[in-house]
Amino acid sequence: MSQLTKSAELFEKAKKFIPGGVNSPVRAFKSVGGTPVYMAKGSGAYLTDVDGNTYLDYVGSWGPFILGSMHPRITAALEYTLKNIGTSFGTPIEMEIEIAELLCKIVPSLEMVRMVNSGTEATMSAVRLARGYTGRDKIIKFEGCYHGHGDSFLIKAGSGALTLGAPDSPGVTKGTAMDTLNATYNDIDSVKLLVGENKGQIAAIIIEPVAGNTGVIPAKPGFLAALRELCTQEGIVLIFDEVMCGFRVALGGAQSLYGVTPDLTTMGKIIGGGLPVGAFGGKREIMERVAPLGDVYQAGTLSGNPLALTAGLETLKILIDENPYPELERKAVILETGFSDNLKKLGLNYVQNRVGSMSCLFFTDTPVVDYSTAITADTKKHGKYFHSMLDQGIYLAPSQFEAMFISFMHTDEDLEKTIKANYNALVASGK
Ligand code: KE4
Repeated sequence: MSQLTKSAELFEKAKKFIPGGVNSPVRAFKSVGGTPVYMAKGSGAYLTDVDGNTYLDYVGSWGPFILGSMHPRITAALEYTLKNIGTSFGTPIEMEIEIAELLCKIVPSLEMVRMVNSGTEATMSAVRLARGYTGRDKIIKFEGCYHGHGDSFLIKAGSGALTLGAPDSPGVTKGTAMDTLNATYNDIDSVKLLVGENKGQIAAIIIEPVAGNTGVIPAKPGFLAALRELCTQEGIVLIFDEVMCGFRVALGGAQSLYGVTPDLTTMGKIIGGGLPVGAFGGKREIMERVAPLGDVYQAGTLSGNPLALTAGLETLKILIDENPYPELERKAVILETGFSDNLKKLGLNYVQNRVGSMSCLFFTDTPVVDYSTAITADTKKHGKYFHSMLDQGIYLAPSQFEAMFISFMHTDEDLEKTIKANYNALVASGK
């Protein structure tokens, strides 16, 4: 049992000054219960908390740490920048060109790209751009998908909104909500129905091509291609939100894995290498509408700052140099197989969804293909499972509706330890 004395003390103090004691709701352990663990240090695949407990980290700061935290090449590059360049100038810098050119080389849909500071900024900007480019107001998203906390997206949203049972947030105006339509993931007919009912009014369809905020839900074969065809036919901007799956499921993201090219792509997490970075980009004729070249305004004080770009650029260079994807796939298969062996031994039929090194164990025996099947999961059992894993030194996302991420730094020995812990935690979660 991990002693969480200091974490508990800090959490009580935090609640005096920070809403819910956290700077992002999903960290608050609301759906799993108990006290959030205050981490003091991250290194590779490991985290150490303020009470000195160490954990194998399968959250990876919610996705960025595909290479583990504090990668030596990234920390060395950051040290160089701190000592020899600076943190921010608010002027153009050469690194902005380097990362833009590299992203356009790596990601099939990118002809131009704009750097921002978070995934939310990327998705907000991409939707505004699609509206400006098409002159249309409405967007279609998918129930359970999460695209950050921009007003247009907090309607039937996933991630923390779903975890807290607040998929529709107060504070979002009726006008905004009216312009956001929700379709069913993996159901092209639900999309066609909305498009038909709103002919000529849909600016964009935004989708996580691998849904990672309702747990992990892969797109069914043909679904993304059907979306592509529909958007081309209707003059709708297709936006792939690859903030989470970008550079995770393949170097070129889900669009390169599945061979479907969107009009715009939003990015984040991994391209920040652990620092705040987001980006949006796509077809030149659309991106040329972005100010100051075009008339769709978008801006950011710290967009493209040298410190964050240093971490992002070094991360991308390592991914290109070392191509970790085959090894990540091998490791992910070991974990998935170990978990399914455990489930069989215990006579449990829980569902595992996985794409590359992002996966989710759902506490339901219903195949999870969309929001309504995802929420059949037993979140109470998941909560017990989560705490048993935590007590065994395995740090998972404190929510059934999040992803588990393997990093390049997880060793086979780490995976074996995790598989053993999984067996014990499944027993603890009750049949
Ligand atoms: P940020 O604004 O949190 O950097 O990115 C928003 C976002 C956009 N699109 C996708 C597909 C995302 O997954 C996210 C953020 N992901 C969540 C984790 N599921 C962030 C964790 C949190 O909210 O603390």
